[in-house]
Amino acid sequence: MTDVRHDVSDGVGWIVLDRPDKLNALTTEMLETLFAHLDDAAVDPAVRCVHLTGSGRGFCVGQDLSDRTVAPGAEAPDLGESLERRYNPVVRMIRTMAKPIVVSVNGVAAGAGANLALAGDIVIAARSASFIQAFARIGLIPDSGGTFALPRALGPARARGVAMLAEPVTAEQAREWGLIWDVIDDDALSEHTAAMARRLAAGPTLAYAAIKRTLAAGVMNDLDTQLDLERDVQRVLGRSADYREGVSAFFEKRPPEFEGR
Ligand code: T3D
Repeated sequence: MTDVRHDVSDGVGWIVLDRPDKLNALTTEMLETLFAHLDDAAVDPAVRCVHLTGSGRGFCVGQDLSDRTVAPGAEAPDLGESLERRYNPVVRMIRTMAKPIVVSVNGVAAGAGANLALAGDIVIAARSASFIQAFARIGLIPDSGGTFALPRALGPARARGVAMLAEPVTAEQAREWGLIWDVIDDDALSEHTAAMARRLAAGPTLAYAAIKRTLAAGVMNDLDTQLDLERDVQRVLGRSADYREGVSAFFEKRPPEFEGR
């Protein structure tokens, strides 16, 4: 049995962190399995959108700290190696996969679990969920892209506050602060995010991939570079079957049937 499940249906890769008794704390095996499932989803033509959630009352509480206790005099674990080999590939995969990723934050998201959630494209949280940059509580910095995403989403003052104080950010606060897309009542969350994933899977997935890539570039680029990029990307999309279908459907007053090509 693995603690990360992956099924494909309705054009969606459904990935579930499934270690509820430990709030889906991540073991080495789970991180490797999560990466493998994301990798499969990235190349599987039957997957046009990924939906990521956790089972039980938590989304994910980051690294399993039971792997990190150090006896006096024993050598400390190499956290840099852990990030390089396991966390960073997962974060890169989520942020660069050419498919939309819906993250359904069903409960507390702490440490690397918070930043894996925030790396998704459409992040929707249960009203009772919270995000905790728990790292400073144990003497670490926000990793898994936290120091990249937090100042960009929150500005430097709030980024310092959430990172240094390591207090829970409620789902409502996260939405108000622009960290996540939406908040949904707990009992409606899974149905809502599943419908969102199916909707995106039926959408113009070539354009979604390009939106993801160009918006990410837009945070870094100057105006001229970004205008050039938009020109080049739009040129390619303008030759796609999806664009042709979108325009035809508009004039025929019917819903478009996108194929992602
Ligand atoms: O490779 C590397 O090490 C580098 C990468 C680091 C990235 C990181 O993610 S470091 C940060 C790790 N995460 C945390 O520091 C969060 C630790 N957890 C908590 O602070 C609390 O659990 C929460 C505030 C998130 C939730 O509190 P609560 O009261 O709702 O639940 P709980 O009772 O604390 O947890 C329930 C169970 O899950 C409990 O197990 P038990 O006693 O019932 O057998 C608890 O020990 C376990 N659990 C929660 N978090 C972790 C964990 N077990 C292992 N590792 C955890 N991170």
